[in-house]
Amino acid sequence: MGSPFEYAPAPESRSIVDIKPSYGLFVNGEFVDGHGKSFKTISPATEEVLAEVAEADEADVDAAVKAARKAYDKVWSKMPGRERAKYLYRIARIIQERSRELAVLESLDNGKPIKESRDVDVPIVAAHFFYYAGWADKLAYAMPHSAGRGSDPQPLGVAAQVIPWNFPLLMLAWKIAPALACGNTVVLKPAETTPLTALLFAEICQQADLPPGVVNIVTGAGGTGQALVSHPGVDKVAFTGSTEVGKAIARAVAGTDKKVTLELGGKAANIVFDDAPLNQAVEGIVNGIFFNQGHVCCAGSRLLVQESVAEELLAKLKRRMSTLRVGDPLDKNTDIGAINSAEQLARIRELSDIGEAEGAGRWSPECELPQHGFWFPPTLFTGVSQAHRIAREEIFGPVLSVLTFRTPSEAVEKANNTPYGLSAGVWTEKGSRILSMANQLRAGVVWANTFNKFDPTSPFGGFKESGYGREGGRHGLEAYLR
Ligand code: TAP
Repeated sequence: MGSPFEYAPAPESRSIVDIKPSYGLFVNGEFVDGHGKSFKTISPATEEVLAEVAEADEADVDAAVKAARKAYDKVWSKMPGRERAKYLYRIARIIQERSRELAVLESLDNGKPIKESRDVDVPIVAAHFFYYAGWADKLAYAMPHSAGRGSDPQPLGVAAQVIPWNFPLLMLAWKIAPALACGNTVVLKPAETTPLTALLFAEICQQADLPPGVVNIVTGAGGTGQALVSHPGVDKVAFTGSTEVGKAIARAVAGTDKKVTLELGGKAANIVFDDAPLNQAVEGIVNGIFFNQGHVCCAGSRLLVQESVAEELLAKLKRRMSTLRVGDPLDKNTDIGAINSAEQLARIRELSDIGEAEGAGRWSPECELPQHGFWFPPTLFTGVSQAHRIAREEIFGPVLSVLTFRTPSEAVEKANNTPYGLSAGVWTEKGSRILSMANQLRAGVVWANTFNKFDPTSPFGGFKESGYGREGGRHGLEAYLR
């Protein structure tokens, strides 16, 4: 590995977005000071402080839930679907208009490459609001069994939504767009390390003249999330994050009438058969594990390759990995940005060291890493066995564990040998094999000859410890309707 270097973030992109020195909470359509403390959000690429953000305490959460309840009772649940749709369309259009600001702010606060926030995250965020705007006046078709009773299905009420740091704006869109389309109001808590785009989204709600209290944003750490999900005024809890916190939330709401959806961790298998187009598969493997620094719940973090092509595929993969550029998230040529936090970097380092200690072969291309900030080179481990911790635990970083198999049934057995079941990839020329694998893999999403493809019309969610409920598509509406 090369020596660390200094880089100065591109000043011209930085000036696209106006970051305020401090931010309050967004409650009842206004930014208000919290009663609690505040915390700093930093750029993980430089460790510079971007802004000071209010940390909502129980009283702040209570005020936000009350504002959401009032907006639900008096305005939003009474508004016809076609009127709610107009607000969602307006929000979608403003997101498109302000897409550069949103992309730069996301890359600054999260560390992800600008070409991803600009070309993937923000366009899909806008697409989500457009898509769910279209459903708002057609809910009887979303739940045909309740349409027979002569009325539209009813919303649930106030939704508490808690999201992680890996796709801050996209996870917000996955949560807020369907909830609002169905007539619910929301209180959303972004992750502590990435609050800024949710606060810019709050400004967009103001710009769209969304009625006060329909969307409320409470920033803070785990304690704020805990206060929100356990608030008695909440009717629905939607959580995306780690399996550990998901289990704690399931326990916290047990015995209440709150409806819950959980989108949790993953350890996906990306399975390459000997008849696969190998060059195309290499692109899919790289996208599967190095997209968003591997901070992806459905990342293809276990490569299962058929023994007869393993050597050829690994040689091609290493050559491709050597071309990946790690560095400034605001540089349009960057492929791998910064790791989101010092804690996450420590976890990636720890698990990678364990992988080496347990006997797997570690390899990274020559690659210079910046001196400040949090960085990890693209890494692969060969000779990994199913017992290794790097084959079982979610690393949530740019680290690929390579295992081999001989027969399709061995591939299925290994792919399913995990407590998770969010996604999988299959690379083969044979259509019949794709269908047979998709039937046997215990994963919510199975991609064939591609990976990490997302679309608002398509439901997403897991089996086993990856959670329950679906987000996206018509299925995503069911989570917000009675
Ligand atoms: P978590 O540590 O679980 O945090 C997720 C959110 O929950 C954060 O906003 C967090 O606040 C909050 N939180 C923490 N403790 C809480 C509690 N006791 N009650 C209520 N809320 C609490 O996950 P993360 O590290 O941000 O994200 C990574 C994980 O998310 C990975 O496991 C990944 O697989 C998963 N993920 C899953 C999906 C889907 S769709 N299945 C998508 C993206 C990510 P703080 O940030 O302040 O701690």
